[in-house]
Amino acid sequence: MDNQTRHNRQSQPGAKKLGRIFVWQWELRGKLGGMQETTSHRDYSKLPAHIKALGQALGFSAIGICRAEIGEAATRLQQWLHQGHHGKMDYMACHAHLRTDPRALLPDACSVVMAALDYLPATASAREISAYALGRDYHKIMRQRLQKLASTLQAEIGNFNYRVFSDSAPVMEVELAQQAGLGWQGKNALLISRQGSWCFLGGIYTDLLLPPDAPIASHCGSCTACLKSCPTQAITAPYQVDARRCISYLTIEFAGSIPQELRPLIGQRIYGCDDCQKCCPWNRFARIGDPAFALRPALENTSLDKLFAWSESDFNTNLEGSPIRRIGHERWLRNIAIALGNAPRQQKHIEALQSRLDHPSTLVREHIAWSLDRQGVNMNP
Ligand code: B12
Repeated sequence: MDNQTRHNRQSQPGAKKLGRIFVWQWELRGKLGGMQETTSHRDYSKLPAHIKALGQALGFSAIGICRAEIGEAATRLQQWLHQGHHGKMDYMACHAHLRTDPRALLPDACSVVMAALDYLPATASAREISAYALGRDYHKIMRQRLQKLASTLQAEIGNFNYRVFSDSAPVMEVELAQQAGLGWQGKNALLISRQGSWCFLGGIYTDLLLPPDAPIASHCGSCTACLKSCPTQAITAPYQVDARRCISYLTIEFAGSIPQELRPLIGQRIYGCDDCQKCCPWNRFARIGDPAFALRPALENTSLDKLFAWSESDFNTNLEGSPIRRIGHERWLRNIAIALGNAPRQQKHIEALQSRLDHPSTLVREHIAWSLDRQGVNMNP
């Protein structure tokens, strides 16, 4: 059935009177086609609850359903891009038309099952690295579990079309998660619920027409803690993140020379930043996350000078299966060089910086020179 037919049916006055659940049952039965006879005893009104139970069994902290429609957020994305807030993340501009149109990724998409997976590690001794990156790479884990959810459902109700995603396709995940009632978009632009914001998002576009959950109201109130806590003032106004100033962008997404005026503000952070979450009052209610995201031993009780000494092969081995590996050894050294420059003046920090002055990368050498200068070390005696 094409989308037009689907929507036409929904808009028939008779169907409206009967309500969404009826339309949904009817559509789903149509979709099941030949299976209808054998499964007609089934109560499909229980399907959303069943999807949620499957999600819970897979470890998701929340599951919600929304329509595959982006709405006003599409205009806001265009404004954000127009202001240049995406910096050098060209993929945000190039794929904007796909991001705002679920049917560009799955032609018959009419519903989205959105999922949240908590990641806060029980121990977080590596304060220089943002909490989401201390354990395993969420992209893979989220998608594996979402795939499992979809295939289990298919085995139970028959074939349907779907596509799973978690930061792996052009999708507006926060917008869809808030539509699906998983939380509200906070002033720091992240999805916040009553259990805080330490969760990954992902979802399933599907051609099953499922009844949507109701969005929940924002509970940010008059709080502006995240705006005030951002070390680089990247949250320029509520809901406005200028990625070009965000430490997460600078240390992860951005490949070049970090603007000198921002380097002192990065402090000792070497991968991402959590300040706009740590300060959020709702994160007082956060739960410990999934064991997959527990602190990996290689990052336990370590220090900037030790991390800076890792060879490329140490980097790849110690960070096997970690999202940090995506930035590569060169950007890793660039970031640690800045952190060493911002660290308290100690001989071990200076020696660490000097030990890599002959590194083949101009990018790394340039950042080391800046840091040694900041530490008061004269490079040209
Ligand atoms: C690009 C990106 C970034 C960029 C840009 C950030 C940004 N805010 O856009 C950078 C690299 C900086 C980044 C950083 C981080 N990211 Co990021 N990022 C993304 C990505 C890939 C796309 C986000 C996007 O669409 N941005 C475009 C702009 C237009 O969106 P926006 O800022 O949300 O803009 C909206 C608001 O301005 C809103 N708005 C405007 N006015 C108003 C007014 C009101 C009243 C309201 C309600 C809304 C509103 O409308 C806009 C459109 O919806 C998503 C994954 C995905 N595919 O969705 C992950 C994602 C958002 N990131 C995530 C994470 C974890 C982070 C970091 C915490 C990582 C870290 N520790 O370093 C930081 C947090 C920084 C921050 N405060 O945003 C998670 C967030 C999970 C959650 N609980 O929300 C996501 C969902 C990835 C995932 N699958 O889990 N990220």
